[in-house]
Amino acid sequence: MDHKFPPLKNDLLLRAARGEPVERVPVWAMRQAGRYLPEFKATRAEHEFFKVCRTPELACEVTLQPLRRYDFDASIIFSDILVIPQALGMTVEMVPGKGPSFPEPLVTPEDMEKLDTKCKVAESLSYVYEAVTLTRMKIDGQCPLIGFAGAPWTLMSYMIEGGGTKTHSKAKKWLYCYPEASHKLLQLLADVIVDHLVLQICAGAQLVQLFESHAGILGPNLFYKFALPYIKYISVKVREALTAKEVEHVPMTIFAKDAHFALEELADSGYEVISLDWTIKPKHARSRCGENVTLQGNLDPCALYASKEEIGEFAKELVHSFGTKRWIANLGHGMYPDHDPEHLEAFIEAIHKYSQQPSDEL
Ligand code: 1CP
Repeated sequence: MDHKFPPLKNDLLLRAARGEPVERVPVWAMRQAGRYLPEFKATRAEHEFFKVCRTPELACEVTLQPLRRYDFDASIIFSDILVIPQALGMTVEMVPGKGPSFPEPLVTPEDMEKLDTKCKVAESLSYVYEAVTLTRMKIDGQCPLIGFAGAPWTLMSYMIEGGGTKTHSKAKKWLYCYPEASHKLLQLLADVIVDHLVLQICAGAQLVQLFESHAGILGPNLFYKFALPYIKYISVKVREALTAKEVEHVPMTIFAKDAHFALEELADSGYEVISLDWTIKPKHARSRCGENVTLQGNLDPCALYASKEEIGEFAKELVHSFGTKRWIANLGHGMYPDHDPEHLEAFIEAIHKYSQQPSDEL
């Protein structure tokens, strides 16, 4: 890597991810750069969603916005999981008030012929890597920068459903009716995701998180067959690629939402950090995941609607349940657009307060 980045002043996130001692628990929030912030809404009022993603200066600005307000221990690059289907040649629009929409989703396996399977990720998603490098410079070592990608099943489900859905029945139908084509699509996505994560790391990302947001809808049988093997493949291949390029390995996080049934397997899938949704009890997760992984999470995002005093109590309970070792405080899913920014601040402050370690115990 040729970039000369400013020295990192706060490495709590990276130490927690590697299982090293920390003087206080690191905290950040999924979707921290986003719709609940007035300054984000102001940027979005001027620029279309994917224009922000594709313009490194705008993506950098939006990534830095939450860091100006809050004492966060991590930042996450502003982008979206759906840039990969775009790189494969699909059109994705962000419809105001509705979310992502694919005007021409995949309907049958023959539609896969329309995908640009030879896509050169380094070129088609170069704007993401430029945004990562620019942001890493501008953060000036305040905290680490996280890169990310959607996991294969979650991307496949968007590409077939064409947008939000409760049942994911069109995408699940593929798994039952066209298992071979499904594996072909998942493998194609897995290879693109590996390239995308490696390129973000080479551009300056200091940890990468894989979002399998639609894991829960699969249930154990389909998850073990169509999601877990690719989640594992990605951790193995990212490591191999970094070794081949002589680039230092960075910690990896897997967030498989609602996949409680697979906690043991996820803990054994090559990721340093397992990110938990809010429906899992911290102690239960720890006993099932063992001591060799870091846990991340898992306040119910809706808990931020409670009073600041109650949020302080929730944070205290989380510190009590997770303990201060091998834990990264976070929500169990992303921020919602109607969250009060001050309530997120109350959460961050309470985590810092209750997780502070006496220096002689480190
Ligand atoms: O108009 C807007 O501004 C739309 C809001 C928005 C934002 C802020 C979308 C549309 N994407 C993003 C950014 C984003 N998306 C980030 C970077 C910012 C950050 O985390 O701070 C990340 C990591 C994502 C990841 C993402 N996009 C996921 C996985 C995480 C999760 O929420 O489960 C998913 C499923 C998407 C798809 C997506 N993009 C946007 C929407 C509205 C959706 C559908 C899911 C949803 O309703 O949130």
